[in-house]
Amino acid sequence: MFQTRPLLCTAFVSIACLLPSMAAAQNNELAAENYRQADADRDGVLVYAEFASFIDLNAADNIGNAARVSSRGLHARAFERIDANADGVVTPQELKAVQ
Ligand SMILES: [Ca+2]
Ligand SMILES: [Ca+2]
Repeated sequence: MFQTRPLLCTAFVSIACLLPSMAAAQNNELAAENYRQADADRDGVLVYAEFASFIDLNAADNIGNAARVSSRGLHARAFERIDANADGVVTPQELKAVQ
C-alpha cells in the first residue's frame, strides 16, 4: 500500500499539470450548456432571473468564481457588472468581455 501511494500521487499530479487547457475547454463547454439551460425563453440572452440560474448552474459545476458569487448572494452585483450597456439583459458578448 505504502509503495503504490507516492506513485499514484505523482501520476495524478502530472496528469493534472498536463490538463489545464483541456479542463478550461471542458469548462467552456459546460458553461455554454449551462447558458442554454438557463436561457428559459430561448431568446439567446439572459434576463436577471435567467442569469441567476446561470450563475447557480456554473457554481454547481465549479466554473470560474460562480460558486463565490452564488454563496455570497452577489448575483445582482454580478449582473450589473456584466450588463455593460445596462439594458437589463446579459448577452454572450457581454459575458465574454468579463472573462
Ligand atoms: Ca432569455
Ligand atoms: Ca446588456
